[in-house]
Amino acid sequence: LMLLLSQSVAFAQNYDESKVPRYVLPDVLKTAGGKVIRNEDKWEKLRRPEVLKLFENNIYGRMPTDYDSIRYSLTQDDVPEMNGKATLKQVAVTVFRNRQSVQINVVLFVPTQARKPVPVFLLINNRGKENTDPTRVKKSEFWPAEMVIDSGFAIAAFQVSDLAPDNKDTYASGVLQKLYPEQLKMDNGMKAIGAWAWGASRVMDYFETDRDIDSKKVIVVGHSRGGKTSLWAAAEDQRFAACITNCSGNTGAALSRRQFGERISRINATFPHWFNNTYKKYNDKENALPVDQHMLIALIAPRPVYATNASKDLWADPKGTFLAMKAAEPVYALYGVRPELPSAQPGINMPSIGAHFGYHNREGEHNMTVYDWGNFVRFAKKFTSDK
Ligand code: GTR
Repeated sequence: LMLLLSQSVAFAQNYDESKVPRYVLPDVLKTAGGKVIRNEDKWEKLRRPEVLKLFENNIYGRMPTDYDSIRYSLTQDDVPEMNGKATLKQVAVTVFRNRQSVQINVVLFVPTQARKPVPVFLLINNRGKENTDPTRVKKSEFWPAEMVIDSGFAIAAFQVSDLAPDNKDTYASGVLQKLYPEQLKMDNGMKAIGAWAWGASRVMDYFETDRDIDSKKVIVVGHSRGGKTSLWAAAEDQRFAACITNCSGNTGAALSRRQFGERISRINATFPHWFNNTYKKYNDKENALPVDQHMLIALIAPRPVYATNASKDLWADPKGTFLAMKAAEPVYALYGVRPELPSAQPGINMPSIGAHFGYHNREGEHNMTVYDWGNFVRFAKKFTSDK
């Protein structure tokens, strides 16, 4: 019976475009008080803070920024790797608050030849250490360090498990219980995804001290649950120069109101430890949300965002992801950014890469591959190279 029940839940997900309900997206350019935003100044002073708060309170939780101190210790420094093409650093970032601490372990490869400081891709790694092997004995398409180094960029990663285990029973055992236990008592307190994004900002703190790294050109990258996190990290922390959100789907870059593939009720049931308590109110009530995910992308404006999908990953709603990117354009327009994406979703394996918006739908499964990374590099070259 349990099996039947869980199957019927799975089959209840809609994959039929003709069954997408009619919906109206919340107007990203209208304040709660009904004011229409017409320029970047009003966006930044009035509407942006309001939208950020709506995401904090209803979805991802508050993002604490206070801590007592932070320490960086290089357990490995300037170790030649990749036949001399790169040097390896391993950094332990330790953050202290109320005499408790949390340690984030960062792996960082810096291209030897490139002019310093260099731009860096920072992966929020939700797929285990073997994908980011500092010894390079194990290589993975998920974090193709050699290819990125050959392209002249630095590449870094940290493990989400250093911040919060990805588990509904133990997620609180990291940052939450140790540094910010008060968050656990709040309905708008952060949970695992908030904690992972918080960790990305602490790695950013480190980058600001590393002279090899151009901290004004840090591109935060995540896949799937990590891609939900990279969006939230870039929305909360404007020091990130750009965001890559790979197959991030529901509560990532896809519009919730389309109710296509994974839905809020489903994500909250399977992963109750990702989003705040308040978000559970919106199970099967997408239209009651004061935001939709185009507004999360808009929070990153005018910084570049690249979203991807995979053709067989309907669960993550490729079309809804493209539409969310398009619906964020009006906020970029306030900064004088013209639409760069075509009006209709590009075909499979037809990347559309501008200086602010990148999108592609790769043929294949839910994953992050060297095809995806190759396009991220092409995208990053558009806004990191000095003209
Ligand atoms: C799925 C989840 C998605 C996505 C994915 C992943 O089970 O439903 O929202 O996060 O996991 O992280 O690979």
